Amino acid sequence: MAEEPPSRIVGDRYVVTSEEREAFRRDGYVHLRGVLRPEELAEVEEVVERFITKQIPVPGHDFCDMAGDYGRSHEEYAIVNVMLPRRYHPEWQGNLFERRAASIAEQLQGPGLEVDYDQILDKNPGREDAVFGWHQDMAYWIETPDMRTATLWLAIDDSTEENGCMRFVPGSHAERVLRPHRPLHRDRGENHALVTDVDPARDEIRQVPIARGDVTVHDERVVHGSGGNRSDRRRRAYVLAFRSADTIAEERRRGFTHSHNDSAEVLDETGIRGQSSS
Ligand SMILES: O=C(O)CCC(=O)C(=O)O
Repeated sequence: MAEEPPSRIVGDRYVVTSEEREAFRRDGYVHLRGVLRPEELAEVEEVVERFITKQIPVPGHDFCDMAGDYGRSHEEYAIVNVMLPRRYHPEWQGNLFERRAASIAEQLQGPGLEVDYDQILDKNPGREDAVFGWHQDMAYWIETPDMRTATLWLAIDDSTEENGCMRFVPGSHAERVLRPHRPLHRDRGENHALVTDVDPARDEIRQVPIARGDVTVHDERVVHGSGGNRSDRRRRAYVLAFRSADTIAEERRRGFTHSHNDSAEVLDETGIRGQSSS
């Protein structure tokens, strides 16, 4: 009889293999399978749904459409975006996914990382415009001496090319300078999002479909985004980003919290690192 492969889950911990660590270093992202068991995922999904249906209230632009402008009404959203669910529902802090994610972040990036921010994303079905533009996360963030990042993207639904799975430009995290970014809309007062260009003739584009309960982890410089939702199913994800305790302290000192309600001055000071000249 074939021997069962050893479980990757050991209590709160998920064991990352040396091949996966190497893939993260090489590509700037990695796909980890089966990080949450079905019953564990169901608990996360329950809270995610309470946010999306507004049973847990979220103020201002922290509940918005990631593809449209801030003026859009909820019914018209293409990508429902909830920033900082842990802030608005503190009981959620320290949950099982968070603990397991912390073990993954440590194995990929070493000790001393903490949760910097979290985010829920829900692409509505049949929305070709539910495109998450190409970007590098670092374009949004301040520079600090310790830039280590592990951003975990947990699939609440099976995430496929049809419903707009994550896509990456592998190796782009090693580029010497950030690519030029520009606001998705006219200015960031209309929508927080920044975008950059990807050239299919030069850049390898890798679609990364993953199953419910799987995770992708990416670093702060890899170029990534996702396509529209051509399917009749939603594409929900819960994102948890880990950065060094010193970096987080410096961000907070400068008033940068990853909230879309952060002041315009803070966004001007910290935002658009790879500023486009156009
Ligand atoms: O959910 C997506 O399609 C994109 C998410 C993303 O860019 C991120 O988590 O950094």
